[in-house]
Amino acid sequence: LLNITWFTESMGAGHPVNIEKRHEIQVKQRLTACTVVHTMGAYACQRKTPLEHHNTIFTDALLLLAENAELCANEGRNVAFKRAASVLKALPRPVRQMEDLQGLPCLGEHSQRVIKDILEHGGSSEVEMTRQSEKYQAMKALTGIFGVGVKTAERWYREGIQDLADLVTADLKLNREQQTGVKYYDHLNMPVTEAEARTIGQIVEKAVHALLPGAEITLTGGFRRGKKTGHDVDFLVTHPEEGREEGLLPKVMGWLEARDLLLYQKINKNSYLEAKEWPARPSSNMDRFERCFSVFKLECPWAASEKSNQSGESPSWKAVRVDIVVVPFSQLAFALLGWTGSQLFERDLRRWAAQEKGMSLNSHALYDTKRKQYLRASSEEEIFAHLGLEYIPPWERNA
Ligand code: DCT
Ligand code: MG
Repeated sequence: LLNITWFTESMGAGHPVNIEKRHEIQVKQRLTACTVVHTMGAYACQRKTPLEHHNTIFTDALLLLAENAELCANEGRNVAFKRAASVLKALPRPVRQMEDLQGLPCLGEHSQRVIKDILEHGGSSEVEMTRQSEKYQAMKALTGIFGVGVKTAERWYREGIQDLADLVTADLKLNREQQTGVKYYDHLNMPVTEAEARTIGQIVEKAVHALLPGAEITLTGGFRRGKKTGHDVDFLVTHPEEGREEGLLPKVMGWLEARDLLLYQKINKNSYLEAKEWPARPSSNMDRFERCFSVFKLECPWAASEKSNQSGESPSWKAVRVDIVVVPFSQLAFALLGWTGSQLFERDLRRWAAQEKGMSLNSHALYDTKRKQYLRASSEEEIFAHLGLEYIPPWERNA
């Protein structure tokens, strides 16, 4: 576009332009307009990815194939489709022809075939076949149960269990988490709204402040990126005087329990000890904060009354998945960055750090493996600067 402007202006009105020259300009204009060659970083953390974008018809298709790959425990394929979708999310305009993809990273042959199918036929037969397939539907239904991962779902599927009804009939031995998942299946599969997330935030804040005045609570995960709904609500809790947060979580959960606000809780202890971490890095990307997986019983004034509940209609409350993570203040910026997501954005931040900078990043710290030292940060901006990346605000991390 810049080129077009330059040509037209340099040949400004009043200039005697001969026919040949005019033709040359027109050809150059057409070439410039058609070949938009993109320059886009291959890492999701190098680009701004808004929540709303122009290519949902393609990204929905690619993400379904990614989900199916995940359900088949095919990590490589899962990430490849997710990366392709993520690149299209970052485009400033809709893809209208295959040429629009020129110069874009992460678009493998398979993803391009899917995009081509959609451009030519309005849809992808592979995506439709996958969507209709018995295994995809069964695995989606079974992993949709809180506490059920791909491995368990796969085992059950091989035993002929395809949905919640089959599972209940089979009368298998379920752990406490899975029992909760079965009991509140409908609720937990309903999206959590932003209003519900904020209400839960107020409850958590009340509990935390009753037990530790001065503690700070931050809503993270998808809601911090501006999502209007989510599958759960994620909170970080810290205190500016490091050490004061120790032992807080069991007390908070007890406070909530005593007020009949919980349907399930499981606390994992903090197992992070900096001195023991690097260079013997943790093998998993899971962080080791003190953390509680819980299911809240959220009173919904807008839902049916208690009376209708007794008559067997929907209850006046909703079961909502909530994660509460307690963070030592000196690790807060790293935890915030790690817990805001998206999942792919986080993955690429860690990959960028390792492959391009010789650094190791997780939700606790950033370590420079060449200089053998920790790089401290008290804000997300400082971490981006350490990594040599332009700062990207949470609402543009929807990769
Ligand atoms: N996370 C990560 N790697 C994972 C899973 C999660 O880095 N494998 C981080 C990024 C997001 C954050 O943890 C919270 O996880 P989720 O709640 O699963 O993600 P979300 O973006 O909040 O999605 P949703 O809106 O569905 O809750
Ligand atoms: Mg979440």
